[in-house]
Amino acid sequence: MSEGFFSKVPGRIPFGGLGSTDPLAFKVYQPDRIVLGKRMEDHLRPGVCFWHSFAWDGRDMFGLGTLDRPWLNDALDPMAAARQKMAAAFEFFAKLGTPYYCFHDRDVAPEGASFAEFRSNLDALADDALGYQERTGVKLLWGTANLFSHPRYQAGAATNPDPASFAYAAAQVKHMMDVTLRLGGENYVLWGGREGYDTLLNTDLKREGAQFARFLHLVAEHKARIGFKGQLLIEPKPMEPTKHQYDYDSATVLGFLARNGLEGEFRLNIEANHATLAGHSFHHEVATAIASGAMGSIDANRGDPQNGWDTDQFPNSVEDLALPLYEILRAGGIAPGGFNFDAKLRRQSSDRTDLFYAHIGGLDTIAQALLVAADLVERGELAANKDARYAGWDSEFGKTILGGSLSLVDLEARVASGEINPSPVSGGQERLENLVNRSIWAVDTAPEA
Ligand code: XUL
Ligand code: CO
Repeated sequence: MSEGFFSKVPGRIPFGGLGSTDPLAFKVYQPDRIVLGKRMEDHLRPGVCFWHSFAWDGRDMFGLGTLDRPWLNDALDPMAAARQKMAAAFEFFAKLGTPYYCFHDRDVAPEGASFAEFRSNLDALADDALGYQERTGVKLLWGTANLFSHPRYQAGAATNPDPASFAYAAAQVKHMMDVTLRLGGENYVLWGGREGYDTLLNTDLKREGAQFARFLHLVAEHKARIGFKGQLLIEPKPMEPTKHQYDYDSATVLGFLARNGLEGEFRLNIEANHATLAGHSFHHEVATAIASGAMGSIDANRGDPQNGWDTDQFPNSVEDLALPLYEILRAGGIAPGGFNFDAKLRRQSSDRTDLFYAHIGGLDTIAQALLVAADLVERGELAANKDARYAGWDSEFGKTILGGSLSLVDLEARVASGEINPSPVSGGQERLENLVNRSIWAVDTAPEA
């Protein structure tokens, strides 16, 4: 197992525990550890993304690739390079020991000279992927199509002023949905890469909204046609690469779906750094999705508080993740979604082994956050507090208001009679924050099971 692209990693990453000094051992993440009656791995369903980890060489707008990625060598034949990339990726997945991966069509298949060539490249590489999946047991969490890199999508895909771009995107999505089905993918993601605008001077918002809705209807129809049983997911993001993206945040997407008769067809793939770009917390985005019954999956990463762009760093804050995980546990879990590491190394983390350190740290952080969240669930104080706060709405009076039998006239009469007079109660925010911190501190020092 030590042969291959990651020969510095001798085999499967072991669990070492907090006492371990081995940088290539997990400190907290133990797939089989039982948390609230379920294996840690089954709670988290972690996945590795293809694009940042295997299809990017570290280049940015200021400089060349820095990462040691021999399979991205431009001198290689494109299909041979694609096969090396896939071999490297599955070697990595198997050594890391995570159960899932995710990819865009273009992450694995060379573009070729035509759509037909691209499709046959993708089909051949999907055959290879199926073989690797069978041999390693690694599964596809979700597939997606890249509708943003090629210049044909410079003005968007579904929302492009040119219907030919819409059609090309539709062809790509149709084929990638078929591939996702064939690989047993559990979800299909649509991130609206360039669905938005750079300037309103050249943008017809009404038309683009109608085009976008039509596109999503086509996707839902194709799902039914091919019998894909997975979830369709939309990934909100407010900006970047366009100045304004239509799928701004969870609430915007949910409103768009409801307005266009698409409610129930799509759920949300929430990305931590996209939440912060929208001026929200990750916790807010997760809670909003859950409140609408639309929580689908997570793209795990983080931004940098000093930067206003999508730095896609690996998660490393238990505090930031504990409350989103608490919401997810209370809502019954993340399945059939998971935690996809949509995260990339810093450009100077150029050794191949850095990819392991990054994922080990990310997994340990999410695992620790899960333990904190489970502690909060078990203690039950937050939930009891919230229930008590809204208890009035479970009373006869509250139910009557929500039931719709009282008009404004009725309510005015009851208030005017002096029968109703609210008495404000403390929201107790600091007391609740202390409860969260107590769980963070308590679990921090708890020995592993
Ligand atoms: C871009 C992003 C994408 C999607 C998949 O910010 O997050 O990688 O997750 O297209
Ligand atoms: Co993402």
